[in-house]
This record gives sequence, structure tokens and C-alpha cells, in this order.
Amino acid sequence: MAASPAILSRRAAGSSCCRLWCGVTRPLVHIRSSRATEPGARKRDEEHLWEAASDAAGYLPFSRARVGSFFQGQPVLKNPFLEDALLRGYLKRHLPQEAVWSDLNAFGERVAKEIDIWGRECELNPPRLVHFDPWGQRVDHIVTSAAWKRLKDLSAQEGLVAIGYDKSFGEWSRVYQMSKLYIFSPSSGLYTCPLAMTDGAAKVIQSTGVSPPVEEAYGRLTSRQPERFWTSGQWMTERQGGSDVGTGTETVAVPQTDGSYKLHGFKWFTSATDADMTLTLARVQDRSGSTTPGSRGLSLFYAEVSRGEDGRLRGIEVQRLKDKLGTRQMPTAELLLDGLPAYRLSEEGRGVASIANMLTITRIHNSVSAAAAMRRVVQLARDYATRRTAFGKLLKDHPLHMQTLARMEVETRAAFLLVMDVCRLLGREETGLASQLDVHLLRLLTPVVKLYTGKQAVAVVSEGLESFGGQGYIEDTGLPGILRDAQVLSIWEGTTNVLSLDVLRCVARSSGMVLHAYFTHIKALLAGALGVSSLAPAVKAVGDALSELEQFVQIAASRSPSYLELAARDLAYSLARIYAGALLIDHACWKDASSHDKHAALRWCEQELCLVASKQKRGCYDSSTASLDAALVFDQLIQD
Ligand code: UCC
Repeated sequence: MAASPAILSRRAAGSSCCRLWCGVTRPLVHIRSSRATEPGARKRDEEHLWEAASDAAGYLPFSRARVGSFFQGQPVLKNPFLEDALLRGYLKRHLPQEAVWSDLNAFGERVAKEIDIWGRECELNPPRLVHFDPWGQRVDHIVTSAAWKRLKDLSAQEGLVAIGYDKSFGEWSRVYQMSKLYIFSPSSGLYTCPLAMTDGAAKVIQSTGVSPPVEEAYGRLTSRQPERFWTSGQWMTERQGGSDVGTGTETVAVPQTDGSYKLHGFKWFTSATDADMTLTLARVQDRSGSTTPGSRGLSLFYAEVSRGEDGRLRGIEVQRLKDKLGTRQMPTAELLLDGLPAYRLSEEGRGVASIANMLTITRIHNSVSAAAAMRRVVQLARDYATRRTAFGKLLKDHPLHMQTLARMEVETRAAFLLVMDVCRLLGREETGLASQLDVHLLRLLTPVVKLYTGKQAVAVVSEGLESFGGQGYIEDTGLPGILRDAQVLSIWEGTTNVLSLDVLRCVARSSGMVLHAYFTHIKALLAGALGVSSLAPAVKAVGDALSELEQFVQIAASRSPSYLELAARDLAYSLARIYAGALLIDHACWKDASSHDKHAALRWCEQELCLVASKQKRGCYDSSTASLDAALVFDQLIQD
């Protein structure tokens, strides 16, 4: 008997469903897919007719469960460049060049329509390690998805590293590059991680000298040709030395007669381990086999990741891949270095100082990714608010829901302006236009912005998930992955506390000049807003907070180092909040600023901006409080 058209269409739907669920990968139906079910889709008329006929006949052995006719429309990812009023406003103000705008617009379109799916594919097909070939030979292949490889080619073609080096837009080249990465990051399947390290390595090579043996590597790291493009690793972390690199690095460098070295050690966390080269730290052995302990014994090395004729990695064994909370798209491995050929790039004992440039760059990339994660979740939540009805109206018509999204928006704006200002300063420094004030500001703000945006990202993304209700907790919506990936942002490249101490370190090393630059610059920004009456409450709040901060600094300067250490985190938060306030005000004063820009500045400045002042008054940094804190933490143990 010939099947009716309705039954045929039903069979076709059934078979495609089976293909989705029975394939190698899990289905690609998720928030990022533009091919998913239409919003609010109901069953087609023919399906209803088909069911009615089946019921009437009463002879079918099986019947589909009645699941109701309503299906919630999913949030849709639109062009992230066009969707971001602040990004476009910022660029219109500072970088209005047509070439930049058309590139970002076209790239944003690709991100939404094409690249986002690749990012998702990386998550669904995470890398795996193949230790041995079928004949028992050790091969240590890190097998990555096709999408991961496509993302490498795309990164070269789109100039995601190169833009920062070809300097076509002078001092604004970094802002351009980072704007592009900001659009890309949440859809990149974490390919932004190898790009961060690649950028950092190029920067280090540039600062130590683009000459053999790294001249070729530099050309590849900054290439736009996929077949030439290389990525770099940054192998800093060992089993003893997580944050404490100076004490915990055990890897030794054995000098060779030709001036090169062989490295022997164990690298405990190496991210994006499928890189083509790496920068790493090791202790040079002298003739007696001794090494110098501490930071003073560390030197910086360059090594290529290559295979010998036997197909084995030269001087490297991949022990295992890490089983991580998030960032699973990207391979992170433990590596045994067993005679890895390497070249020394720094003077002996200047390893940490030489790799600091890489830290600066990767910390800025980290901040870009943090702001981008916030922006992405806000965009999706905003879109969803126009599709989801509850209690008789769309979410967008519930003022409490809008208040929550508006608070997320304010946090996102603050993060964006903090990040872009650091990129602006980096661009000035790299083009020789930076004043001494700019250089000090860049040194101070890099750790401040990294630590603050890392924390903000976790909070905003978590809130964002909640705005989808239970769906925000469902894995194949793609939403939980955003939260998992955000969690790493406050951990790698320096935890919140390690970076807070870095802030103290740069204050001390500059004899306070970094703070002087900070106060001077904020006062200049506020002076520009004095005539804008609608912003007066925000200007007053930032001005008052700045005075409190100055008082705190004066008092703290006369206290013991342990006092400042206890205050370090609150100090860093205060620096971030006050600076963000000044930037929001400054942007809101721009001639083409919108009323939304003003509203964001006012809202931001309603919060406590100078945490460190109020906590100081409450004695939070006194040694007695430190003892009480420790006793509180170990309360249970002491009682037992
Ligand atoms: O590798 C990792 C994951 C890779 C994934 C990358 C993805 C990036 C984002 C992607 C976005 C999606 S995570 C592992 C990263 N490891 C760290 O971040 C280490 C954290 N620990 C620190 O930062 C510590 O503070 C250390 C290691 C820097 C402390 O070492 P020392 O030796 O105790 O430091 P010193 O003695 O204070 O400084 C030694 C020299 C000094 O220079 P001189 O001698 O000329 O005065 C310092 O001024 O280094 C200089 N220095 C710096 N310079 C130290 N830190 C800095 C800095 N931040 N900037 C400039």
C-alpha cells in the first residue's frame, strides 16, 4: 500500500531525528544553531490530522506520547558586532575607519552563521590522546576535531594575531585586534587560548630580538597564511610551582656543545598542547651539574615541537590530558621533557622578567575573553527575554527581570571599557607613543583588569544562566559550557590573590609611581565631565572614592607589609571599580554618547567604589583580624 504524504513526511522526520541522535556526535541542536526548531513552534496541521486518524482507527500498535503542542523558542545568536552598541560606540569614537568597521561587521556575521557551530563542535568532540599506534609504537598523538583545525586556519586568515603586529592602524591596532577577538571568543571553542599564547610568544620574541633561531618562528606566529601559521605554548607550571614559579620550577637545561640546550623536567599544566613551539622556563646546569635556586636561577627557552623520523615527539612524552571542569575543547597536558632541544632566549637568571611580556599579553587576552563571555550571555538573555512568556507576558515586560539584565549590562560595560583601555595603553606603548604615565598605568591596570573581569565574568555568566530558568542548567543548550569556561578566567594566568600581590609588587617597584599615574589620569577624566550636570552624582561618587583611596594609600604606606598584603585584594577591587567608574563617565560625556551610556555610568557609581577604605575603618587588615580569620577557618579542627 502506498504511504500517504503525511506518513512519508513523518517517516522522514523520524529518520533525520535518528541520524542526529545515533551519530558519532551528540546532536548539534542548541542555542547557537540557526537550524534549530522555529521559536514557539507548534505541530503542523498535517500531524494533528495524522494523529486524529490514528486515534479513530485504533489499530496502531504504537502511539507517540502526547507531549503537548508548545515548544519554547530558543535564544538566537545574532551578529555580535551589530548587537553590541557599546563596542560600536567605542570604535566610532576612537577608530571610525571604514576598513575596520566592514571587517568587524563581516566577521561578526561569520561568527553568528558559521564559526559558532565550529566552537560547539570542539566542545562535543574534545581532544583525546593516543599514546600508541596499533603496532605498539609510542606516538603521543593529540587528536583534535576538524573544527579545531579549521579554527587555526581561520585565525591566520582573519589576522587574529597578525593585526596586533602589522600595525596598520597605528596605536589603535591592538584595540582593533582585541575587538575582533572579543567578537570571536565565545564562539571560538577556546581557540582564543592558543592565540593568547601565540600573541604572547610573538611579543616576547619581539622584545628579546627577532633574530635566529626565532626569526622564522616570529614570522609564523604573526602570519596570515594558514599553511605558515604557528601557535605557541607557554609551559610555566610544574608540580611544585603553580603560582610560585620561582621556587617550584625543577626543569633543568643541559648545555650542548653547539650552544643549544636539552631540557629535562615535568610540565604539569600545558595548555593547547598541540602547539608548534613553546616558550618555557628552566634552570641552566653548570659543569658540576648544579643549578641556582629561586627566580634568579630561571632562564627563558624557546623550543619547537617536532617529530623525528620514527614519528615520535622529539624529547617530549605526553603523559596524559587533564580532565578539566571546563575548557574541554582544548587539550591541556602533562608533559615529560626528556632531552627537548631548546635555545636560550634570555640572559641566564632573567627568565621570569623575560617571560613577563607574555604574561602581560595573555592576561589582557584573558580579560578580553572575560568581557566577551559577559557580553555573550547578556545578548542571549536579552534575546530570550523577547521570546519567553511567563505569568502572562514576555520576560522583557517584567520590570524585575529587566532590572536583573540591566545590572548584568552595567557590569559588562564596565568590563569592556576596562579591557579596551588596557588595549589602548598597550597600543600606545608598542608604537612608541606612550607617556611615562601610560606605561605606569599599563603595568598597574593589567593585573587589576585581569583579576576583576575574571571574577565579574563568573558572576555575570552565572546570573545569565539563571535568566533562562531551568534551561540554563541543561547541557545541550550550550549555556552551562559558558559558565564552566568562565570559571577558568580567574584561575589561569594568575589567580585573584596572586594578581593582587602583583599589584602591590608594581606599586613597590615603581616607588608608588603607578598609583600616581592612576590618580592623575582619573582626575583628568573627571575634569572632562565637570560640566555635565546629569552625570554629577557619578562624578561626585568617583571623586569621593578617589579621595578615600588616596587617604588609604597614605595610611597603608606607614604600616607593615603584612597590613598591605591583607588589603591587597580589596585594594585591587577598589582600583578596578573606581577606574571603571571614571571610564564609564568619560564615555558618557562623549558628544555622541547615548542616554544609555549615562544611565550605565550612574548605575555603576551607586555601588561601593572604594572597598578598601570602609574595610580599613572596620579594622579588617589589622593583625588581630588576621588571627581571628584563621581561627574561624579552622574552627572545626580546633574544636575537635
Ligand atoms: O600557563 C598557563 C595557562 C596558559 C593558558 C593561557 C591562556 C590565556 C588566556 C586565554 C583567554 C581565553 S597558566 C600559568 C600562568 N602562570 C602564572 O601566571 C604565574 C603566576 N605567578 C606570578 O605571576 C608570580 O607573581 C611570578 C611568577 C611572576 C613571581 O615570580 P618572582 O620571580 O617571585 O617575581 P619577581 O622576583 O617579583 O620578579 C622577577 C622579575 C622582576 O623584574 P626585574 O628583576 O627586572 O625587577 C619583575 O619586575 O619579573 C618582573 N615581573 C614582571 N614584570 C614579574 N611579574 C611581572 C609582571 N606581571 N609584569 C612585568
